[in-house]
Amino acid sequence: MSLWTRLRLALEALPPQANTTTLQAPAVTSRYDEFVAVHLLKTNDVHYNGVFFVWHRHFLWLYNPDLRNLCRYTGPVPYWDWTLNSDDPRNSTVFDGSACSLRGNGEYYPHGVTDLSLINKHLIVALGTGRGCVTEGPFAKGTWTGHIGNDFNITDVPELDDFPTSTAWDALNKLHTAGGLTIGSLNNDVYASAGDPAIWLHHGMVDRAWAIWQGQDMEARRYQVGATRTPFNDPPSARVAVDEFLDFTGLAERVTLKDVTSTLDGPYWYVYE
Ligand SMILES: [Cu+2]
Repeated sequence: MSLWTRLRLALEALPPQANTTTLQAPAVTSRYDEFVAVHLLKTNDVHYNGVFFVWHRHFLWLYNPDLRNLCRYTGPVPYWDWTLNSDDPRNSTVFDGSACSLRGNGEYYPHGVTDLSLINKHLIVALGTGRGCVTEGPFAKGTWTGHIGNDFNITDVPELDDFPTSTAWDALNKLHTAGGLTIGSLNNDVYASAGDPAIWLHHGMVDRAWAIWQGQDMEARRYQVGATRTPFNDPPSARVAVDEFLDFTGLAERVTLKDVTSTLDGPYWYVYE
């Protein structure tokens, strides 16, 4: 089992740390649940819109102080590099079922296509190859109470081609969506997706791709968040402003967008390899 996975399990074992009344989620029973609850509560405000990348950058960053302070982790933050095994992600070291992976594919469980609601859009996700219990890796059946495995299906999200314009924001957002739907199962549900520990590895890569794109022309791209306030710009709304507040529902202090757009400024100071 990888050290990172061990730490993820440790957070599941820790009691909630935030004020659950503030979190509006009194049913949470662990520190990890708090992250899942905040992501769920904020889903309609922070996906497929202009705060998507920056809100998730900060959300990811909030997870890491926990690993360092509560779990005394001192190593680097891993990410799932989609580019290495994009033709068959089951061969990725993240998902190959080996001892240091997150898990293998789920057992095949007979199911139809997934008719998915993405906030205000519908999407049909083709049949995957798993969906059943996790049988390999640290979350395998018998060692963990959540058993929904991957449902791998390489996804190119053609139904989302009606983004407002063809921009870098669109391209990055499609990579995010394609990666999540390729994993399938819980990741098919944008609201509940933080319940799958794969989200941290997937979103690490989303953030890395955004940081690489920003770094190619930081002066021009630092504040190019690329979209409006409403998901899919439906109904049409104004583009997000640099002084927009990002809210984390009691998990952490609000921050302004302009303070968290660079990985080498504000609270962060990190680089990706
Ligand atoms: Cu999200």
